Amino acid sequence: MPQFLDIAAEVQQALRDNKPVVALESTIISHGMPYPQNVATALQVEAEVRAHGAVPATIAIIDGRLKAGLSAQEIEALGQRGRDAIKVSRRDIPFVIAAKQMGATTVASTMIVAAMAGIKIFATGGIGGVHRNAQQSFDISADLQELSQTPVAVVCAGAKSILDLRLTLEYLETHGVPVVGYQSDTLPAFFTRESEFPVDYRLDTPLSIARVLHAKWAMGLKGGMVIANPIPDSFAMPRALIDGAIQQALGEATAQGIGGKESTPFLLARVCELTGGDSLAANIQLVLNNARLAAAVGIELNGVTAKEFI
Ligand code: PSU
Ligand code: MN
Repeated sequence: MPQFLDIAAEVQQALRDNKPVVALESTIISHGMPYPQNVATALQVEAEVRAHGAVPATIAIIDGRLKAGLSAQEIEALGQRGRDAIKVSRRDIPFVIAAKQMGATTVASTMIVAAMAGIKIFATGGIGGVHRNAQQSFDISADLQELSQTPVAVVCAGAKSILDLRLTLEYLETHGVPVVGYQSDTLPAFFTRESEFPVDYRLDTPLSIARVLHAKWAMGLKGGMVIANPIPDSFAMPRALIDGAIQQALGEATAQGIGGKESTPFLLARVCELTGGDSLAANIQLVLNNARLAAAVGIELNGVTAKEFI
């Protein structure tokens, strides 16, 4: 086991027994949702992964140790600390380790730790991306670069339109990251099932996704994949309402000079406040939906891998 990483006993056992494991991130807990719903959701997502036949591994940094698999107490501590927790992307990892601090991992750093642990599938809400006006700000999430180099498939509900979805897709294309629409022809926009931007490939079953992942990795192509899973219809939100809140949040961010790693957490929190409980309920449901698909893909991937190597 790598020197800096602790893998929870349940996760170790699952990896040894070749049972599917689904990685879960922790910035969504600390920075993506308010307390205490963040903690309740994190525990519910773990339960959903288990109920669908896989083992959850929530990833974070605790007292300077990389963790694949957290205790309920550790999840509670991260949730309580909220936006005061250190948001850790790739560049931040060694500093938080050296200072023996607690850190919440983004999509990028969760992928890194998942890959170290040998976990192939990761479920979250939304990935980071190219921000609107990135032509001026250069604000492009490190999540996108990570997807081009680390072999973990990320199941998400697309990306929030706080981002420029068109430029996000262009950037992913440049870096060779495939974007799959699960039963969808377009990139879902997180709170809504569709956007005007077509995905590269539409796949309709977990098995078809697993076959592509196996082919990619078995031939040694590096990097991950975005599996975009639209929010369930009954929880999707009216587009005008969400667009209005996003416009207002973006305006406030510009007025207040918010930038760098603060940008995404600020926008997430403002959109959540401006749309009240509805957007939080939608957010929770889409994460659960992604946990179910990730578990199903994990199960199929183990099956495909076993068959093709025999
Ligand atoms: N988008 C969401 N919810 C989130 C995030 C993004 O809808 O919780 C979090 C994820 O952890 C993601 C991070 O990896 O924000 C991206 O931050 P940045 O743009 O600073 O890379
Ligand atoms: Mn950024």
